[in-house]
Amino acid sequence: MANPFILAGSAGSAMLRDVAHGLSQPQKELAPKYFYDHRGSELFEQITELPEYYLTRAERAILDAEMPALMQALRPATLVELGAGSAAKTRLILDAMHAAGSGHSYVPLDVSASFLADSAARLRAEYPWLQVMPVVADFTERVPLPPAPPRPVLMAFLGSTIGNFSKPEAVRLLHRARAALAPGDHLLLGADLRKDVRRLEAAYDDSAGVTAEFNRNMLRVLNRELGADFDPDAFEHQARYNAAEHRIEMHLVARAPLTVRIPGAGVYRFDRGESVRTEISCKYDRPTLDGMFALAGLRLDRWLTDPAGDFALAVAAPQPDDA
Ligand code: SAH
Ligand code: AVI
Repeated sequence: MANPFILAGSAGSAMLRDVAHGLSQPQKELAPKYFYDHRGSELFEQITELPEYYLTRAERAILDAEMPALMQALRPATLVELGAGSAAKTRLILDAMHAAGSGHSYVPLDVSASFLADSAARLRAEYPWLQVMPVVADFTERVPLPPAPPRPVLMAFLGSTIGNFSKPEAVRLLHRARAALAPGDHLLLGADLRKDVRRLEAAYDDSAGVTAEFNRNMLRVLNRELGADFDPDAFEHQARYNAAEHRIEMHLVARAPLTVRIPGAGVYRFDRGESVRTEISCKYDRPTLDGMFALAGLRLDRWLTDPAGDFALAVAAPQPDDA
């Protein structure tokens, strides 16, 4: 399957416009979806195994404890997963669906096309009973489901990927997810919770330097896809907690004054110490998520956390249009 960022025509120029717009802001910024070429997806998988990155382990613990009962209760016929990646934790949901005898359709959706194809092939080999229908799409633009999927649908959005979006963007995304749901369907949303700043910053600035490599990978993606001339080594990785906004912000900080050329998008100057923000990672509490669900036409049904209270899985149902 083609790399999603080898784009022809209008999609390629959309990336160019998007990057040019982000680099023209007073605080330069780039969209986190550009981390995820095949290498970026592999680096993210390495991050999930780091001692500092507690998120994946905490979410896995909740899935492990709660999925058997939840799948008995919801009995989904189709599991749709936004930003599925390697679908490593998804196996806990699929196992519970199988044990409950509820369904056998799985629709993993991701922007990282070749990585998604590999994940789908592995799942087909491991789960002969499962119908795997991968979809390459940018969920900030659309959530295309196969026509008439067996219902009820459970739409999973794990890993706290929702946190990589500002509140208005996240509400828009939840609203789009809600539009794809019918009565009886549910959303299963993974969300990282607020905690000690030192733990948060360590999770995004690990001692082995994997997160720094993941961060710089975005510049390699832009060099390859847009012919830009970023020198990744000229930028330092930085992760800091913005307490007012309850979010980690990842930046790449220029070590010295420098200029970057992007054919068709212009020339961008960085002063020494000037940064481009590559990601936000919002941290939540229950009232905040409750409010976001309400704005998106969803109702919080169940709130599941790990024993330490580090991470939450929220189960939400679509509200009727007139509610
Ligand atoms: N769900 C997995 C992976 C999380 S990493 C887990 O919990 O471990 C975030 C995933 O979302 C990556 O696989 C990335 O390719 C995908 N992703 C990021 N932005 C996306 C977008 N705009 N549209 C579709 N997928 C996206
Ligand atoms: C995918 N996303 C939820 C991860 C996060 O924690 O925000 C991406 C990541 N960035 C740095 N480390 C992991």
